[in-house]
Amino acid sequence: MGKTTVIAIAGASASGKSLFASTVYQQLVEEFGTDGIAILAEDAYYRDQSHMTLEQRTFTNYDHPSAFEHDLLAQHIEQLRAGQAIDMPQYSYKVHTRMDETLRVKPAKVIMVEGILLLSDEQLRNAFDISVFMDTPLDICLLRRMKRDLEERGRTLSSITEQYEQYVRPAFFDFIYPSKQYADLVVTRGGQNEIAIDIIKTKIRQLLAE
Ligand code: UZR
Ligand code: MG
Repeated sequence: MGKTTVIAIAGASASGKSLFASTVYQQLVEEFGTDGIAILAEDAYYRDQSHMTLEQRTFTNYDHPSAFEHDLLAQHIEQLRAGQAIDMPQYSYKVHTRMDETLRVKPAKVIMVEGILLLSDEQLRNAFDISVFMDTPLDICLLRRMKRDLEERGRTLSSITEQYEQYVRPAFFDFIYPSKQYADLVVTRGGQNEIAIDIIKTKIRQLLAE
């Protein structure tokens, strides 16, 4: 396999990163297959907490860089670049730890990685060829996050607001927003920005045609 291009999609929690990345991925994997494009999620690299009790796991700050095994993610990106398949961990938001199963990801010409703190880590920044930042207004992110965490992640309104004030909002200003300076492209309105999706798709198609 020839050269690999790694594209990072970063931004606040519920800014539309996963939707943006999966929209691009779904459309291109149909055209080019899994040899063409692969997708990795930073969330899958939350640390294994199976040695902790469920009670202890609820005290983890999941918005701090130390919650992630970024070294393993960087290593997996290197392996994919070297043409080797990886076993991506799988994470459960319900029990806040890694699951036993892993997901095999094969090397591909273009690899997209999406996650909140990708651009806050220097080692990871060096692993990316193109970096995109979802600059969705924070109030929109909060509304989406409340809806998602209520509907999909089994939370209560009070647990969402507590987590938001204690961890999510501070992390945005301490780590996420400052990392915008490292992006090559800044996207407004996240996963609903069809022009931005089209521009990234065009760039990836060009890379895949090389
Ligand atoms: P996205 N998160 C949890 O709520 N529980 C976990 O076990 C692991 C992560 C949340 C985390 C972060 N925050 O804001 C969010 N908190 O997942 C990142 N509090 O995921 O980028 O999809 O929003
Ligand atoms: Mg997401």
